[in-house]
Amino acid sequence: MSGGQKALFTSDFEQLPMPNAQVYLIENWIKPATADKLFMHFHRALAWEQPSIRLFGKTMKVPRLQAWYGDAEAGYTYSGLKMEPLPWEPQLAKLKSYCEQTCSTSFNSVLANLYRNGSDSMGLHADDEPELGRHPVIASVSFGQTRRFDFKHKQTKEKVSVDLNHGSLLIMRGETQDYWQHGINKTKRIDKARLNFTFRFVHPSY
Ligand SMILES: O=C(O)CCC(=O)C(=O)O
Ligand SMILES: [Mn+2]
Repeated sequence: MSGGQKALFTSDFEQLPMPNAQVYLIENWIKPATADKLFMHFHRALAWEQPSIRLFGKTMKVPRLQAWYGDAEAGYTYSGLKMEPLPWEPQLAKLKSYCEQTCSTSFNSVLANLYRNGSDSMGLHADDEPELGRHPVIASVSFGQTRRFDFKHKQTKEKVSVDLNHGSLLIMRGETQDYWQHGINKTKRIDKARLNFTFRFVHPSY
């Protein structure tokens, strides 16, 4: 992991030019050869499943596979779904600690997402659940197929998009979740998989 030792928020980090947000993108945060190995490992080794959520009174399967890992006290509610974390898988724990070094903060859980192809997606949302606290730091690591990550400002409806490449780290912090939603749209002609890991700190009192 090439950028693991860098201190966060130096001029090395490209901040995306967005109002009411602090979003940073670090391309090649993980070297391609290491990222290739981690992609294969996580794809094979994690406990991927396709849970159901209740949305607008209907029960439906999430349009991707996911898995939730974390400290035992980091239970979490996501779209009405109570998620109990699985215990840390060793490589995932290592990735967490690199994220912690780069972001100068601690994380106690990660939502892992597997987009099997361009038909898998994640709807626009903000990571603003109360258990994440005010102004959460979210560290998002991507592997595999590049997908477009879309932001939409909650008030002005301004849109900003960024490609999340193999081995990149996207950091969202400050008031980002108060003002912006984000998501991954379906896209045609993509048949390769992408893995994404969003590390968070869940306040255990919830
Ligand atoms: O796949 C991504 O890049 C987005 C994941 C995300 O927003 C989430 O897990 O909350
Ligand atoms: Mn999110």
